[in-house]
Amino acid sequence: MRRYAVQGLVAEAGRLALDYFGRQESLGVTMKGAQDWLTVADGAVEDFLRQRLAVLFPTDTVIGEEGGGAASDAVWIIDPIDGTMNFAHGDRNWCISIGFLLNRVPTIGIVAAPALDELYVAQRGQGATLNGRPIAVSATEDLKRAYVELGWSTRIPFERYLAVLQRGNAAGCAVKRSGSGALGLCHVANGRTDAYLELHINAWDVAAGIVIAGEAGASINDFFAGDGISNGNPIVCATPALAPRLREIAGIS
Ligand code: LIP
Repeated sequence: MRRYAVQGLVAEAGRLALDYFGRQESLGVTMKGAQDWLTVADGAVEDFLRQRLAVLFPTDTVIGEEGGGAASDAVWIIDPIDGTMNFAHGDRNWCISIGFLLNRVPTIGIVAAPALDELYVAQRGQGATLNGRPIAVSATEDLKRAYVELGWSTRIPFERYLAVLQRGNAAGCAVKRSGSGALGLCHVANGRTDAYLELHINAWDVAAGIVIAGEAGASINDFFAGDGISNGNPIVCATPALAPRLREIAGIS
């Protein structure tokens, strides 16, 4: 059973990542671009996961943030450290994200936040859990009570980000950014926030969170439409009552 085998694998990867996190002076931080952070932990965790997945599921393919890869009808999509900027600054808000698509359908999602002692797991049709306990989205229906995370990167012109922030604020939302898209989707799933929006995000950031938030009752746009798996797409993940209005605010159909 893929899900249970990979849960154990993610626990080992979490211990590896925590060991690096505890040695901030030896992270070998570099920049892939403006505000696009990389540490030696990103590569080490992805290499570890790739090696073990190849043994466990030799006919599956893997796509990873650092090593790339090819899609197939059975593909694992990995972000070895999501929230790398946080990781590099000693901020605990980072995670390991592994999603699995079977015949192009998001089927398994596992997000481990070892510095927060949190493990999110979901499988299509079987619900979502945090540390083994069922989770569900909030019941928020009023934008003037909505707590929304708006992801940001230099992949999108700042003016477009600012326009969404202004429309959201004008509609009454409280808006934040935490720096990990994968955890942002998990926080919608357990009701800590009411929505996660981002004008462009990559498949490795969201492949797991889409399953987790979807199984927890969130409304999510069809992120994998078109070439989302290879080039990314926008994402709107929200409580069902807020989703239509937040899609308008984000300008995402
Ligand atoms: C992060 C994404 C997040 C985005 C950050 C960054 P990384 O991924 O998960 O959604 O807003 O700018 O891209 O680089 O930490 O793996």
